[in-house]
Amino acid sequence: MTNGSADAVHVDERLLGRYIEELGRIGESPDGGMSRFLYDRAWQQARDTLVGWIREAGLEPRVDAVGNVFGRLPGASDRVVLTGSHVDTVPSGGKYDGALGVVGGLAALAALAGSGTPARTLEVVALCEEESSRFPANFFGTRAMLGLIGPDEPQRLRDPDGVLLADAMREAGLDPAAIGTAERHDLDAFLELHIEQGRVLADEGVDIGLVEVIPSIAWETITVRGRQDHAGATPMDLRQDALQAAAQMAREITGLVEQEGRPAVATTGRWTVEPGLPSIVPGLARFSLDLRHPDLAVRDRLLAGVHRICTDVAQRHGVQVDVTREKDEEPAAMDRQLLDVCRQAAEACGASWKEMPSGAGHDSQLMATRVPTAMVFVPSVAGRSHTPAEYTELADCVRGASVLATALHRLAF
Ligand code: HGY
Ligand code: MN
Ligand code: MN
Repeated sequence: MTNGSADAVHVDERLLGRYIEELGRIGESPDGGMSRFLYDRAWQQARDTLVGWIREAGLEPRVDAVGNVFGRLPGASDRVVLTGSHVDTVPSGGKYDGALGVVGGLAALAALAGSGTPARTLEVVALCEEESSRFPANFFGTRAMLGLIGPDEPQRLRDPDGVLLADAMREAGLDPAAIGTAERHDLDAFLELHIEQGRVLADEGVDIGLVEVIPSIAWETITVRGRQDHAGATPMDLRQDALQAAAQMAREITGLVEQEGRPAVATTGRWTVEPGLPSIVPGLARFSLDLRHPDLAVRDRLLAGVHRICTDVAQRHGVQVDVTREKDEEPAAMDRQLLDVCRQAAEACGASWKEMPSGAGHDSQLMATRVPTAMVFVPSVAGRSHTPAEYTELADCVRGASVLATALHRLAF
């Protein structure tokens, strides 16, 4: 079904609106945010709902060994042009991050299903995990498709309640021993539709972002051990207060990255303080560091500065500090030829566009290491994301999904 200028393919607005609203209720937390984590009840309900929608759209549903959900539109060739994004969320997240790429891709394939048999097979995927919200599984769905799951992960990774990944898989009806069957070697291209999660498109009034590069991401855990003491009987000058030392580290790390300037960003978003009673000087403080930059060398130079700060502050405060690396994602340049196809698709849809870097990390940065990959952004109102306030206008969702459908049509038909 093509209409409008040139070969623009327009998705069904009502269908996409229904998908967004109904998926946006699965895992809704009391604060109105989304909490849908790998293999939990809400994740299982989303998986089953998507299988139903895929079937309704006339596509072939398939769930792989790690719970990636696929909808397939068979083509003359078995080579696959894949679109999609992640179905899991951050705690108290929004209903567009990841989800829009899943249901926008589904609406795009539903619109293309009526255009005859494509030359290449088209698939949409709901990737099982991207956010590391429950398990430190880090792009688990994409890593399964690329054969990058470590053999020990199902028996090693645990969620905050101590549940093993392998047990959570079995609970969701999946067999950890079958993970190897999820590996794919038939992918020719991957296109991911996603909300920008920043405010560039909204501030500039541009419809579509064509992502040039996704930044490198490093996650580190910084653990500070001081001396646990009585809050009343221990003079200030005799303390080895773990929290005060950790707070000083965080403040100096933030200052280092602020001095570097945009696009460098650092966030210390998760803290643990023990024992955590008002009448006790903390003996232990642990905090997370999320450090990003599109240039790996700059990111690593900043990390070296971070480690110097931790050592210096620990000496000044008479405490021990230990730094462990939890995540290390390389930056990824998007495929220029695919970006040109997406630009032509945006123009065919009458959408304004700009090339831009991504601030957020995405499955695309890992997929791009094996498969030509590109991302299409739509505006986030006020640049808000990873919050219940995350919002994108339906018209922008429809425009982004139609640009995606038009690009997929050019690639696969
Ligand atoms: O952290 C990120 O950028 C992504 O939302 N996981
Ligand atoms: Mn996210
Ligand atoms: Mn995302």
